[in-house]
Amino acid sequence: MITKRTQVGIIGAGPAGLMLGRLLMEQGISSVILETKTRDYVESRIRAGVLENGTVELLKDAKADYRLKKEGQTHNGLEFSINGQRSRIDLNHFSKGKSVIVYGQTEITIDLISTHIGSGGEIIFNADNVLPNKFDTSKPNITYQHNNINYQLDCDFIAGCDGFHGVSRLQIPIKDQTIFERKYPYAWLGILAEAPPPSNELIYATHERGFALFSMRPPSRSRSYLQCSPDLDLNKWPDTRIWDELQTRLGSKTESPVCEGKILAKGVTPMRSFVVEPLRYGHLFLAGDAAHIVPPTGAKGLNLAMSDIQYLSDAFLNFYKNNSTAGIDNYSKKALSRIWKTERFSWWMTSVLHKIENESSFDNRIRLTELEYLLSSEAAMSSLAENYVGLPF
Ligand code: RFL
Ligand code: PHB
Repeated sequence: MITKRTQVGIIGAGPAGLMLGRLLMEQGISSVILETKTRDYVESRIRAGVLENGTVELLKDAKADYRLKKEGQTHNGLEFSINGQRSRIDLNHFSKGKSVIVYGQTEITIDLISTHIGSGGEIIFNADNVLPNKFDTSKPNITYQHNNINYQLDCDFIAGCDGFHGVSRLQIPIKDQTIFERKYPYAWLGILAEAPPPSNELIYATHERGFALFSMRPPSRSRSYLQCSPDLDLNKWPDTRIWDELQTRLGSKTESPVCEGKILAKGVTPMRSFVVEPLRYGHLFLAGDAAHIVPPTGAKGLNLAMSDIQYLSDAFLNFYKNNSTAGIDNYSKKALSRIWKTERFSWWMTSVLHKIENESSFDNRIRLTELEYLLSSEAAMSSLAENYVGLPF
């Protein structure tokens, strides 16, 4: 067994773990990031695409915004399509000058990894059997194997940034966790295609046949999603069927039809809302998807991971620079307050835009009326815009 030492041991090299490592390093705090997958795998995962201003600011602090500045697209508005009828919400107007940036999570991951390694940061990919230990004491450690050698990483704190299926949350005794969960009876079939999107802004569409979303990956690709059954068989969805369904849900009489092109990736994402409380157990801190999941309809998963990391890195900074435990003591409460507001918004966007099987005529009318109200009320549009561009970090 080889023993190593760092100040903060980070489990997981997704956006949360990478951002934490970067911010700590910029403040002179050491960390080691342990990741179970290969670098290639991590750098090719396709996920979120819409960034709030707080996320963009953090990428700047992490010195990982050099490509984002050139390639990110500013979006000042978004569209809703209700049974083929399209309306725009001016995010900029209704959020007092704010906007969102469209730039893929894949690119963010690539940029964070290259900046971190380029500045001498340590990320161990392909780490096996990663396990946080003794975090109920002030001398925790993480054990792992790499290239068949056993290691023990001693640290002051452990950050569990290992996503929903990670190991960190599972090590906290069940009796000390409170779990809040909702599963939705639908999923998203997502595609990335070599084809321009139907509009230069995102379109959230609801239709008698279900939800669809038209997004993009700058400079030239479209990223689109269809509400589907969680057990959808991808073999029964050849490309032509996907394109036809996207066109139908956007509306056949629409001003800008769906452009077809080569489909580069296809996948099915289940939908769930999930929160564990608290986010701290002794010297182990959970952040990002390890602690909470939102359904992707509000484009919040990645952004929420980033606000957790801002609070957590500030807390560690306060500990190391000011010898104060106030930040780490308050981390869970502070992060959960923003998490629950974002859970609410993501649940609302999801519920109002998706059609459930056997939806009653009453529920259908209420849902459509909610959308009609949204698109005709300045107060409702302001509320949507405030949440969509992101509540303050
Ligand atoms: P991540 O990105 O899941 O990263 C966790 C990392 O931990 C590693 N890991 C381990 N490492 C060491 N030891 C272990 N035992 C480990 N177990 C796991 C994993 O390999 C991984 O590298 O979590 P993080 O950093 O908290 O970031 C959160 C975001 O990735 C996430 O919220 C969003 O991507 C959610 N999400 C989406 N959000 C959106 O806002 N819009 C989207 O369109 C969108 N699409 C998605 C998504 C999440 C998906 N998942 C989780 C399956 C599509 C998918 C498919
Ligand atoms: C995406 O571009 O992948 C995306 C955009 C908005 C969402 C979800 C996903 O709400």
